[in-house]
Amino acid sequence: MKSYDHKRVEKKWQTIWEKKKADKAQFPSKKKKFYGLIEFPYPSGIGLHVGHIRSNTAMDIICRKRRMEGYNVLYPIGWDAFGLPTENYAIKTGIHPIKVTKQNTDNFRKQLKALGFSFDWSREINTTDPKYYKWTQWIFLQFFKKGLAYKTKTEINWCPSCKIGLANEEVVGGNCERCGGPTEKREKEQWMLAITKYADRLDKDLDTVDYLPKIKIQQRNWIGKSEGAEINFKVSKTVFDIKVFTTRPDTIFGATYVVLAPEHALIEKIKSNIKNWSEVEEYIKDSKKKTEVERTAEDKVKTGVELRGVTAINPANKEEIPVWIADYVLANYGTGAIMAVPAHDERDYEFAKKYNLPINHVVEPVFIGTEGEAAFRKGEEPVNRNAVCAVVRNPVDDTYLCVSWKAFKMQGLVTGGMEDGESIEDAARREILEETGYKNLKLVHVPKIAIHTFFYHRVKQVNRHARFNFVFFDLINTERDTMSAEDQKLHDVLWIAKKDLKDFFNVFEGEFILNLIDNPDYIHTGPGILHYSGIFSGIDSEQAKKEITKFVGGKTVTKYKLRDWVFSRQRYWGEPIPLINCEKCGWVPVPDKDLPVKLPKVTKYKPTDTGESPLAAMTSWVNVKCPKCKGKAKRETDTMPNWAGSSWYFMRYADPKNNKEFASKKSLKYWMGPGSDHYQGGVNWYNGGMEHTTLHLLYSRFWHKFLYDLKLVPTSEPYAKRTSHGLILADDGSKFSKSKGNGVDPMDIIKVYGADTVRLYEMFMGPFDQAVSWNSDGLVGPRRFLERVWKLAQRISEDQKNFSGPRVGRRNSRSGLSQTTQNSSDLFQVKKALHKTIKKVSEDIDTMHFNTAISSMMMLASEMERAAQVSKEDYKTFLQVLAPFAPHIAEELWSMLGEKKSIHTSTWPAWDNSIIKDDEIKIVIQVNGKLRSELMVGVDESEEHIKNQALSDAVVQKYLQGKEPRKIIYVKNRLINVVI
Ligand code: ANZ
Ligand code: ZN
Repeated sequence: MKSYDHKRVEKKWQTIWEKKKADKAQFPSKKKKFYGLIEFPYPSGIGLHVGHIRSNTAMDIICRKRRMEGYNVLYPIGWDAFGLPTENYAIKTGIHPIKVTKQNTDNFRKQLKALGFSFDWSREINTTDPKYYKWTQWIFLQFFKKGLAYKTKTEINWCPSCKIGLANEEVVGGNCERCGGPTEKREKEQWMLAITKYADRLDKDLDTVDYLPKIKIQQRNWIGKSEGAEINFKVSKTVFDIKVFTTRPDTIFGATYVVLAPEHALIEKIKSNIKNWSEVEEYIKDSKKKTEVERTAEDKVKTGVELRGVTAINPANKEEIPVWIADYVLANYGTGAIMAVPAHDERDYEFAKKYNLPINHVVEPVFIGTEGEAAFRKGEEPVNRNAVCAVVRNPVDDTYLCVSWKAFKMQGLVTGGMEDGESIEDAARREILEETGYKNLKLVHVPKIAIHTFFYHRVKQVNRHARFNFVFFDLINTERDTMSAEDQKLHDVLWIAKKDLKDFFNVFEGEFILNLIDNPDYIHTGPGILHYSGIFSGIDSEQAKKEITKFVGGKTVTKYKLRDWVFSRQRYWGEPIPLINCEKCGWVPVPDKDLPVKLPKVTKYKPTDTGESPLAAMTSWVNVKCPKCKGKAKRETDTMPNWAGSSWYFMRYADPKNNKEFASKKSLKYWMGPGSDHYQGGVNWYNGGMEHTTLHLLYSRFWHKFLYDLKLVPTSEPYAKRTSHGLILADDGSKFSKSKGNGVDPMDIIKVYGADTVRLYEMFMGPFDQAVSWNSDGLVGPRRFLERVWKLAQRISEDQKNFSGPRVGRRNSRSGLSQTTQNSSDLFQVKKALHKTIKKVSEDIDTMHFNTAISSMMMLASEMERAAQVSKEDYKTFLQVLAPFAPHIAEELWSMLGEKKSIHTSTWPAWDNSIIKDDEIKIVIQVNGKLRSELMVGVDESEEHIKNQALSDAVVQKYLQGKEPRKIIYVKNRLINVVI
């Protein structure tokens, strides 16, 4: 037999598979289908990246397994080929992007084929192909016709070096995502897509799909649904209102100032009232230079300027409050204005502290006793009390005065009820004296915050709702009155060091007290009971939200962080936006029969200095007749953003050659329609990068939902399941990139090791969902494994069903067994390992635990090597589970064993649970009913044998101390109890 020559084997099978169209998805078909999808690559000039191989191999393994399970599989591939690198290359070299794209896709195709991915190449698509982008343009026109594509002047992020408008998400830390240079703001007329109209469904429908939880969370955060209220604050002595957006209308009695975004339109209107205009103007100018990210960064020091001469009226308590501008308030979220409640919002608190603005607590935290005897008795009307809690510090040694109640094991501070007419301070002094005898105290601070506790009072034996006020004292000296005998009996008085308070407190409000000691202002951002809130005082804050909104004439609203999608670029290499501007008719769609609007040939690809697309300079292309009135008109010269073509490509794969529709309903119904079981429909499984969670994934869901509303696709969600792979990092842990010189050319390593080894290595290098570092040394292991699998085949002789060969490994040392029993025991061991592996690999593929699937196959190979005999059938089954991972070598060995049909069309093996059942079990050993030791024995081992083993156990011997046990109880296959 020849040695393993990956070059020969891989070339041979790739040629055969291609000729046979082995991986072609069948349509029409009566078979059940599986649609597996990966993000189609951008064919850059650099070529395939090791990261592509990781994700493509994973889905290839899944698809190959599905084929063996009897599915008609669609695993398609194409090119997301519009984009800047190609365009920039064209600008530099003058070579037409079409030509560059062709070179790059040819190269990518060759590389992907060399890896043996089972793509259906007959469905290859290319977003820059006019036959494809005809439908991208057509879908855009449907948006336009429904009023969801509109042109508007917006402030956009502008990259002066790329000369391109960027979407918010393309600006990273104030810099252009593409070139890394600083960006600025510019006003520009842009086409927009109204994705916000779908925000609610994009959020809600996540409940219906099987995405990884972290993907759902990222999408939800990006959409940023927020329920709140819009409330008007009158600007004193003017006709204007400031409309604020708040999620906490319940806190309005604590609103002590109003803040406008520096861009707020009102500022200009009340300019004449503002006494410090030049200062205000300066601040507005400065804030223009900052990005949103910078403005809202949590660690950023808050800045702002008061509009002197301007005040507003808090509609809840009619108080006159100052108006500020500050850049932590964003212009394009909510209403661009807020009511500031520094007692209950961290940002407002920070701002108020800095500028000395009042902090009024209106929501008081609630603590409810839930455990033991102090548990609040629900349904039993509580007795309400005003109470005090005294925080007494001894400044000499930083200890705190505590009490420990003997009868109830309750440990806390000095507390007690307040009597009518008594001040907080007086009540506290009285309680301290009564409970501890200390009397020389200096008042330090009375925090404005109070808390509510609900508990069962064990001393007074009543269900209690207490509102606790706090007082901070410093001890002046240790002089003390004697406590009453009764008090002494009830509790101990202790001084506890600050660091030990945490362990000492066992009252449920203990943690709050600790926080209060550290920050006497204590900002409470959660719900609670309202106070200082007029007729709403005493009410639960959550319940009060609606009522208060009504009370102040506000309106309940839902806001989203998501913004409409800037859908035009002033660039060449993108889909032309198929609209014509007529002096008389306005914007008119290009008629369907004239689609696609092809990109004209230009001589220069560079955007013009005015920022217009290079298409704008092509007067012969720009000037057209209006399709409606035949009058003078001009084409739109903006092109679509990169994300356009990828927003619907998965539908095109269902019917990639269709000239009449973007895809026929019949093909979409088969490949993406809902199924008979609980399958909701859509692509069955879509794997992609986390970096695409918020943009591509959201955009394509939006397009799909829109087409669903037009009844053009069968489901409202495009993807039933979405998973994600971890990045491959360079060996130094940095991001992998060729330009950094730490790149590995996949083609080089395929040459040396073979595609099967590279595939295995990338699946073996670590958990699939986590980032891993590339290490070329790691390729040796998988390569050796494949060589071992190859050698195993050598041990099959033509006329024998079983392997023969020298015995190696551990079972050789066993003596006293005849050769035949050894062989049958080996056969069983191998069979057992095999069935365990089938189970492991089957389950691991479906949960993307590829690395552990491979480990299990490696162990199986070792087991086979050790055995004297391995049946041909077992070996073939091994090849079958290996086939999705290493398709070439598996196919070659399979055919060498005489199989005429492809291993990839064979039936995925099933495992037999009775074979893999563990034959050893754990028996628990008890002595007098207490767990003392354990024992490993064979299943159904005789009772006598187990008793003897248990009695000779070292731990049991210790308890027996040489005596005989009184009784031994045995529960079969579970435990043995030695009674002494
Ligand atoms: C008063 C208030 C009191 C607030 C309180 C919070 C806590 P989310 O949940 O992210 O939607 N806000 C509103 N518009 C803003 C803007 N344009 N720029 C910056 N902040 C803005 O946040 C909503 C909350 O963020 C709103 O509720 C508002 O502050 C602030 F104890 O109003 B809140
Ligand atoms: Zn017209």
